[in-house]
Amino acid sequence: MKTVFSNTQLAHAPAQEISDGELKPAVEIPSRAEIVLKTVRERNVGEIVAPEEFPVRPLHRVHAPEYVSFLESFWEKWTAAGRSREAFPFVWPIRSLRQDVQVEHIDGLLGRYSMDAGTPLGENTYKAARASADTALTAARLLLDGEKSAFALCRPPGHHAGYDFFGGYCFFNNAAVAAQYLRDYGLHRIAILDVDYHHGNGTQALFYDRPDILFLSIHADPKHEYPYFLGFADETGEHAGTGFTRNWPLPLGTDWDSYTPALEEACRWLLVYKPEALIVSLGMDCYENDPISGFKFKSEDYIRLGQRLAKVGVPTIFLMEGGYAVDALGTNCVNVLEGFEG
Ligand code: OKP
Ligand code: ZN
Repeated sequence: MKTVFSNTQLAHAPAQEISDGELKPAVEIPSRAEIVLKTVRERNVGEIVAPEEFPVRPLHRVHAPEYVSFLESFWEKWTAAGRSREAFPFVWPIRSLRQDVQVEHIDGLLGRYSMDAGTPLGENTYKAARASADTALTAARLLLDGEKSAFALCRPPGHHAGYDFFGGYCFFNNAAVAAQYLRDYGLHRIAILDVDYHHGNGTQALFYDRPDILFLSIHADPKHEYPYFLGFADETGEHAGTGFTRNWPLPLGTDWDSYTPALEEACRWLLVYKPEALIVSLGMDCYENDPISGFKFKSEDYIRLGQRLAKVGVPTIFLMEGGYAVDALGTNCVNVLEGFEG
């Protein structure tokens, strides 16, 4: 299958992140994409193509235009305020604070448009995030043009980003943008299966009331893991979307054998739903040596994951999300792609 990737995605290169009460070396770093790209080449997954440059319109189908503009103009405002290091939000309009303030201060804007303090914003974040979304959109385009599968080597990732907020290392919701694009260009039923270790809160929220985009997610129980405030089993959709969201929160320590029942159930939902396209939000952070995660997948399990998804028999795009054990990331990712191709 083809891989879509652009070097522009490497320009978002955060140095540090706030985590565990410390400034620590960032984990969502350019070498993640580089090792995957290298492994795609070495193992001859297929042609590597640059993304098309899409206009902002497909982003506006999913994200608030004011949020997109905020990201676009952020660095200019940040530096105009005399700051030169990468930015972290630290104040949010939560319960009891006013929601209707027209924020102007850059620190207010950062809180207005974010969900956490763990996601650094830098000089090139916007252009890298745009390139990452273009990568997802190009993979969607390949599917519309008749490919049976494609791999969007997205970075930064997307599944935590919502209608008007960034967080969890994510800025534009690549999977959601691709899903909406497929809808806008003629497909009727899209399924998103999110196998990243963390719940895809942004994707879920964007489509929570819609029956045309099924959202299935298998992840660490938010009772014990980020994002803490979404991803529980009783979240199944609302209004017209009732029944079109499913969550499988699993305990810390989950390995392939204890993961399989959830995966089988998710695949059963896919068979019932009969999507015209499947988008896999492909995080590799269920891996046993992931530095920020608590599942126990072995590298071989990623082959099994790809094999199982192939059996669903639907045109599929894989979009990279998380996975922070950089040394094994290329192997684990390409294992899925090879498992899928058989
Ligand atoms: C993004 B994706 C670790 C803090 C980690 C954020 C995790 C974001 C994961 N001490 N906080 O879903 O892989
Ligand atoms: Zn993750």
